Amino acid sequence: MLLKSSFILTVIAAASYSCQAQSELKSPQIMTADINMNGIVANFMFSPLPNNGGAKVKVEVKSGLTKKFAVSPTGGFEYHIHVKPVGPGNDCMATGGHLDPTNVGAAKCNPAKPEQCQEGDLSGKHGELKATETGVITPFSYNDKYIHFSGEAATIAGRSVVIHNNGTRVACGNINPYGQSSASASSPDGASKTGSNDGDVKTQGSGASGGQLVATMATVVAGTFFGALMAL
Ligand SMILES: *[C@@H]1O[C@H](CO)[C@@H](O)[C@H](O)[C@H]1NC(C)=O
Ligand SMILES: [Cu+2]
Repeated sequence: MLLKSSFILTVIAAASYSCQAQSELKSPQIMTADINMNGIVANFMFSPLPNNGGAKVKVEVKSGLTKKFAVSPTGGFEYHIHVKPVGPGNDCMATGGHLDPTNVGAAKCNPAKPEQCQEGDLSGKHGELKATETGVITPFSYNDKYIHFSGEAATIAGRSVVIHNNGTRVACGNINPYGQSSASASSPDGASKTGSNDGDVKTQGSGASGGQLVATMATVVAGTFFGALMAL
């Protein structure tokens, strides 16, 4: 009897977990990338717009993007959504290339035609992060119709945001559901691997989001339990 009731509790737990995972899949949730590397502290928040209308993107730079540091003649820092998460030891090179599910490639993005830009080319579509004396950038936001919260190739879930200094990757952080810790990207060791211009790495969306995988697994597990319950 005891055994049976604890089994039923397990079934209920598995089922409710499954429901939660499924609802996360259906209604997009706010995602954030926290960056804290090489003296650069920044946050990018992606809030879903209604009817799969893209995202409101809020950008906040708390330190590090100084005029003294900026190398590019434009005085700005490029930033993009890259396909893969940050590698161990804050390795920004592990993030691969830009999120580009429509295979636009490295062609220069015309902000007047954002539909023809790479999904992940945020600075191409919306302008670079402009260096300041203090390195702080007043928070600003914009809407981007071409950001996706679902779809294996196009979703921003499980990806990363990378900030560049004249092409060189200087800081990066993972994109996670809001309220979830960003794990790997926040350890403050300055010995991160940077370097290398990524301008033309040809990549596209690949790799399922972890959330989808977990949801699928939870469904399978719950389904098995229900099957077993029916047989009781
Ligand atoms: C900035 O990048 C361009 C293009 O890669 C390069 O030619 C130039 O030397 C770089 N400038 C500095 C100061 O590193
Ligand atoms: Cu980039």
